[in-house]
Amino acid sequence: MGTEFSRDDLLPPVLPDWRGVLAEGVAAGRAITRSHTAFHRFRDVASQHEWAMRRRAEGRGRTIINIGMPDWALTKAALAEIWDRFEEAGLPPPDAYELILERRMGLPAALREAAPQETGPALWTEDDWMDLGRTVPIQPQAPLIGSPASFENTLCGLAAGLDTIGNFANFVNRYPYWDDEVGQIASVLRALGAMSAHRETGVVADSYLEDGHSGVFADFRSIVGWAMFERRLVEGLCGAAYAPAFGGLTSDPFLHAAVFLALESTGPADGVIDGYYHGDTVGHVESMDRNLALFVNDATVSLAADAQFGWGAAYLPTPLTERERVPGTSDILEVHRLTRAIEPHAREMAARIDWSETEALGADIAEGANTWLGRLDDYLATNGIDLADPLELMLATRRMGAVAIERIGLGTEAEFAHPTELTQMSLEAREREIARVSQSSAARLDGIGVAVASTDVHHFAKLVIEGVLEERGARIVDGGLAVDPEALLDRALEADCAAVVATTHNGWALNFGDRLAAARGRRGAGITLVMGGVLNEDAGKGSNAELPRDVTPDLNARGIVTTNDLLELVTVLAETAPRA
Ligand code: B12
Repeated sequence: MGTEFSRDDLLPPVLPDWRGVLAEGVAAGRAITRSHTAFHRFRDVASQHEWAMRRRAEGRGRTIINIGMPDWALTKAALAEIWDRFEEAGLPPPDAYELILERRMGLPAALREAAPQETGPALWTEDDWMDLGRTVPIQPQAPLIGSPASFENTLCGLAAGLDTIGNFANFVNRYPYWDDEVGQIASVLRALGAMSAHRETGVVADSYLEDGHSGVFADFRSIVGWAMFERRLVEGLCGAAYAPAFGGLTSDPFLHAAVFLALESTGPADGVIDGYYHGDTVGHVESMDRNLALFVNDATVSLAADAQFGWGAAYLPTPLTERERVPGTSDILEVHRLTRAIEPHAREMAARIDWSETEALGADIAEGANTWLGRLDDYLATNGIDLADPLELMLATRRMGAVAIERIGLGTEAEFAHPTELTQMSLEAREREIARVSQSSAARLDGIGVAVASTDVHHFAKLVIEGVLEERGARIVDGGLAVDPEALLDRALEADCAAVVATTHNGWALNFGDRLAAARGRRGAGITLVMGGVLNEDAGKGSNAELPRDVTPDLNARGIVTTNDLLELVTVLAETAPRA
């Protein structure tokens, strides 16, 4: 991928005036009266920000739940159960919950019903929205910004009393069947305007720095540099408060802490980190004993770091079942109760840990991030992008893509001095799989065209698959990320491919497969379809089942080959007739 872009490559000839767009958002925000939620009343605060400041002054931490059952009724019941179990046990309840909404909530409300379903709840009525803050005294927060529906969702969220609204990092992500990039970015800008109108009462825009571009970067300097870029855009240009969140894709809790130190030192002096401190989501293996040990290690060091450095970030414990599927109520309860049990030990341990190595690493990453941002700014300015125009900045960086941005930011130091863990793990997996396949008696795939795609934002498995197929001599066609099934099939047929290989994770495997197979049927094409990854889907909205179901047999019934084994994939592809 090149790093040579002109203004014309990145921006349309005419763009709306960003000041007018932002002002529309500010006016709409001012017209909203924010509800006082059950949490606000319970804690006697106006916002989580105020609560975080108070907890920090008391030397105490905060915790947050990630939750998203198949629909809002089930999610509500799960929240009530969590609240009751904590009360029964006499334990302090979690402070907040992040509602992991279905991705179609990112589309304008009028398009949602016909859009593909994934795991997680959607909010359909005003009552659903208002329920968010009155169900239990645990403060709701949700990923409402970044998507094409940022503005309308943010207005609903503000009215419901939400005070922490994310996920800004998502502004670079594509949503199903939505190609109006300018419309999406303008909606984000209006949403930031609406939030800025409530900044004084503690409303913040959070950004999960392992999503969007920052979820693809291979070096921690890029992640922290990107956070600085986002902060300047959100706070400096749009007037809303910025709250970075980080941690899920990093298993080493000390590395985790070093990145938080870098985020703190590159942010405003004495700022509380309103975002969350995500527990490890990538170290999990099949053994639950091992996952429990990983969790205890992660929670102890993370809580100790927050106690030591007083960031005020909310710790988000990761359920032990993370690798398999979205969690149910008991999975969530288990790790939150364990967190409460670990807290006193972590606080006690904080001062006894020698943090000097972590502090030095944090300082090094922060210094690298400063240089990184300087290079990105120079590049953008030299290529005619206005550094004072948030609309131009968001559109241009979205179109440049993460890989090119990282190359620009790291400059000649592009050797990844502070490599991110999931990137490393995925590169190692790729090497391992290449070695396994090449040492086997697997057939060569020379000349066989294969379109490889991800059905959603998860891109690491795609890299592993492409590496193995390339080594076997296949002609790889980039099927894209977050691609629509019909577009993927068209792309594959245009490029004369013998097969489509799709990796999927979001819990819409059957929905995607169904549409892909139907498109093949309509085109009368004999192309082979293969899917792998997390092959599940909600058991049916309203079925009252919390956990998703495996849809492998349904995919097979539609003539789609399913496998998670790279060697088996090679065998399947070798049996397809080369088309070119
Ligand atoms: C990293 C990650 C993310 C990152 C992705 C960053 C990026 N740029 O890729 C971020 C934080 C952005 C993310 C977001 C989301 N995520 Co996520 N994510 C993960 C995580 C932690 C790791 C996945 C990964 O990349 N692993 C590394 C790769 C190399 O391994 P792999 O994917 O397992 O693939 C291997 C094999 O399975 C195989 N394979 C995979 N596909 C295929 C296909 C074929 C044909 C073959 C042969 C082999 C094969 O090849 C690889 C070999 O090493 C998993 C949990 C986990 N620990 O697995 C959750 C997980 C996949 N995510 C999940 C969800 C729900 C989401 C969201 C939809 C949540 C939400 N509603 O906001 C969003 C996506 C929103 C969107 N815009 O699309 C769920 C899926 C749940 C389910 N279906 O039951 C999981 C399981 C977490 C959970 N327990 O809830 N996520």
